[in-house]
Amino acid sequence: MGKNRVDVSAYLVVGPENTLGRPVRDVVSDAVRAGFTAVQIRSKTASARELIGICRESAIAIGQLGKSDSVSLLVDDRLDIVLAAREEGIKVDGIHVGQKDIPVSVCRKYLGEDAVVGLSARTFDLLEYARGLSADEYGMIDYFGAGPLHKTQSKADAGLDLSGNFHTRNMGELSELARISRVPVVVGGGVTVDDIPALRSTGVAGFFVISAVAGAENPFSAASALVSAWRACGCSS
Ligand code: TZP
Ligand code: MG
Repeated sequence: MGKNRVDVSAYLVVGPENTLGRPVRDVVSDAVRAGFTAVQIRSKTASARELIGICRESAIAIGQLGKSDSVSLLVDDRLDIVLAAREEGIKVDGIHVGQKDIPVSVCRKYLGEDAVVGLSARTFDLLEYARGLSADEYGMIDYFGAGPLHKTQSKADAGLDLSGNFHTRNMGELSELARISRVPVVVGGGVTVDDIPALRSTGVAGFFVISAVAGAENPFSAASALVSAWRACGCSS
């Protein structure tokens, strides 16, 4: 079973293409100051050197807020970037991969037992997939990303199945996923503050967003509103 070393309750995904020209580190800093608990650096356009630089600046920003031990800094897809950043002494805590990316077993092998390894759950048969994973497979991951809750421009193919049909998640499915998954589940895809009460009531461990924070006019206020909504739900955890 995953070791639950990561708090995915308020999870920012961000890259230079999402910030309306603002430095990624500033958006990361705003989100973490507002109470976000995990950050994933994700870019489909940045070069390796740029990504390493963003990791460095983001790790410094998190460190300046005194949150290096509580807020996880992860990288989407790029095992090479995590390894290179670590080689340069940058505190990157792990990786998030999808179903078509480097296998989690390989990530775990290269990053070690203490790294955080997150996996996007399969979209089209989510519940069967979560039920069918073996204990060994669960043992290699720390959380599931699931979605999309809504159609989103940030990831045009999110929710497309093998036949090109589009699926979004409903709250019933998410409640069932939260119940059967052996690792925490974090949900994203078009999430806004209005979705938080219903999402929270499903029992999932958290939400992830790109646009609601990185695309906001004021990322700090937007992040604060999301965190308050999550905390305000009246649930016990
Ligand atoms: N994976 C599934 S949806 C998504 C990712 C990375 C994008 C979420 O971005 P936004 O802007 O919060 O919809
Ligand atoms: Mg991927």
